[in-house]
Amino acid sequence: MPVLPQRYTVTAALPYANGPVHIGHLAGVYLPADIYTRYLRAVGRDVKFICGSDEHGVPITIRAQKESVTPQQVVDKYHALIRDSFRDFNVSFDVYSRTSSVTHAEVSSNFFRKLNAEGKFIEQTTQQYFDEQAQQFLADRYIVGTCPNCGNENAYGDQCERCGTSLSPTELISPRSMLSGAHPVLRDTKHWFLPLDAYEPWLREWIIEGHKSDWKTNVYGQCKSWIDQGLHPRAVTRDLDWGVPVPVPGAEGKVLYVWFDAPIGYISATKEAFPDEWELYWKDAGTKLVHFIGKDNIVFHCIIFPVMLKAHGEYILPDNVPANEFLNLEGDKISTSRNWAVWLHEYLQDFPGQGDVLRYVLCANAPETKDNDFTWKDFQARNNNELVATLGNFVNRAAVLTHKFFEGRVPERGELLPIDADTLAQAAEFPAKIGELIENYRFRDALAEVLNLARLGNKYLAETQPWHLIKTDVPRTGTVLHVALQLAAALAPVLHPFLPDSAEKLAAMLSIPVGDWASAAQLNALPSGHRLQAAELLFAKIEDAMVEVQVQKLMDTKKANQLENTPIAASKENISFDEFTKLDLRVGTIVAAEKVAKTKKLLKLTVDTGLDQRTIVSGIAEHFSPEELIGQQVQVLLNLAPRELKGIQSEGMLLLAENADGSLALMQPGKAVRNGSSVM
Ligand code: B3M
Ligand code: ZN
Repeated sequence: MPVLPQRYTVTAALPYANGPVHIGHLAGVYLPADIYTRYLRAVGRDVKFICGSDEHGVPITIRAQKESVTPQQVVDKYHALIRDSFRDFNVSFDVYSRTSSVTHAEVSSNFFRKLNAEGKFIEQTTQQYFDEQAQQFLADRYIVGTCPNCGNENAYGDQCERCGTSLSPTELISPRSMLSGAHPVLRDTKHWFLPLDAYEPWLREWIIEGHKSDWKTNVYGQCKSWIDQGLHPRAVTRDLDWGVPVPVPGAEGKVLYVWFDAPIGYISATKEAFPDEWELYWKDAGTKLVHFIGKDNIVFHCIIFPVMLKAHGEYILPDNVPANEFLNLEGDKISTSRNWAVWLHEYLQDFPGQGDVLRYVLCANAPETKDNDFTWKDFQARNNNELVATLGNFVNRAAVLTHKFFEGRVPERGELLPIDADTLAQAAEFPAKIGELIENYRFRDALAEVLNLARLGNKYLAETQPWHLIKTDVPRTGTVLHVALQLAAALAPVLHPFLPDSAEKLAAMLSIPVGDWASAAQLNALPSGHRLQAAELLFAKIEDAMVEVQVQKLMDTKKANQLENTPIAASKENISFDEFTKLDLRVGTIVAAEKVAKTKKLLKLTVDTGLDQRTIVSGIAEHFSPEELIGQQVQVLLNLAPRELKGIQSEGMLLLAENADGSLALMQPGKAVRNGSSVM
């Protein structure tokens, strides 16, 4: 193993406190960061794991507007929800803070002031859209208009979500303000810009030369293409009333751009939690800084924040930024606004005590090098085949047989046969192998090796067959179980970063502490005679019905989204009043209904129209049963020319409303009226 620096600062992207967190967050950022940190602790490194809620910026104010509450209410609600979700999934932050904290306002203001005082910014006046009714400058996301590219009338000032083009507000055709609907006007406004272009030579040297081989190719590639396209000064202030006020005179009504203050949030959270030692973690060259993020945050963490840190001068730079790709859900992009997600807090309601199962599946299928898909089928299969049948099964057999044959005490280890020595030697190699993979941010492969260690155990039991052996050779059976139990014990520390609850349960069952990384390779955690606790199942089978409920939930969401997104048909050409009065619309009561033989869709209805009882054939058999229709008052078009359907004369038409999902509703009077009453 290479010699590693002793001290680490590990950060995980600060989630916007504008919604709950879902499996995409966990798989992309928080789980790998947690595994990495837990591993570092287990190998005796000094590490601080830093996170908190990102509570500023337009995502928050937009959410507040949507929910008709204040931005403060939004961040209070979601900060608590997100914090609890992370806690419940055992994400082991050393601090989970929030960017609305007093310390953060102080640290970020001082940061800005220092850069400003040292002339590191340029000030520029530009024109920006202003809403005269709301008396407010409009952030890009607050302006909608027609996309110049595809004609979508609801494109945002920064992007058209229909065609994907990124836009600037002035490119929109007939822009309107989301606040008031008014047509915004352009006004002068002054802002502070960070001249990224001035740092280009340094960025080339630091990233393009310096991190070619150690940064992930997706990360390195994005950085290189950004730099190659040419860097420009970037505004670090905004005209907004939610955020850290720009701390210099003449900046009334302006706040720090959220992407300026948020990454400083890592520093302020550290300072807040560790007021005496925080500088060691941010200013000491011996500290290795690692940012875990999703791929949409790469430029902010690899270019903009490092330029800020460099400009400031006192801070260390990230050593690595292991960004992940995205996780999809059942073939579709995860989306908060479309409710297409598995929310962490909801998962735990449906699968109580099974946080580890989700941690397992998300890591085993992590989007490390490409986008990946989460499906409930795969979730179930991985649980049943890998956790239950491989990992749980090995541990359980070793423990149960020890209870059965040796009264729950670790048997004596007799002379080792080649198969024992060989198995132990192979097992001893796993911790180093797993550790190296983790250090290289290859968490899926690392977890696969943990499973391979359990497979080695299963293979050993299958070959030695202690359940048969006991009939002929008790001491030899003891040796076999002794070896198997040492393997089970070695699983605890290497499993712990991935599935902390299960590793602790395993250790408790063996009546030992989880143990550090080095202990795993020794394979001697259990002395002969050591008493085990009762054997427990580490994992439980997940039945079809449990995942079917989840799939159904998603189907319901899809349906609801379809309804919401189906465009409403454009209106037809006008007709004259005379033409309208030609329609004889009446209320009638369905007095009889039956299916038309040999058809799927047709019902033969008898309708009392007040004038007569007549037959109307209607194509609604797939939507209504005859029984539910009988007795209903409905609206009918009386004077539609009669026509024959399947040999039945139909005289008139039943009026129905058709929903976007194709479902039908009867048009019924709001209260009972006499049959034959006109509809007008
Ligand atoms: N809140 C964006 C996001 O949640 C942003 C990350 C900040 S990290 C300093 O994707
Ligand atoms: Zn478009």
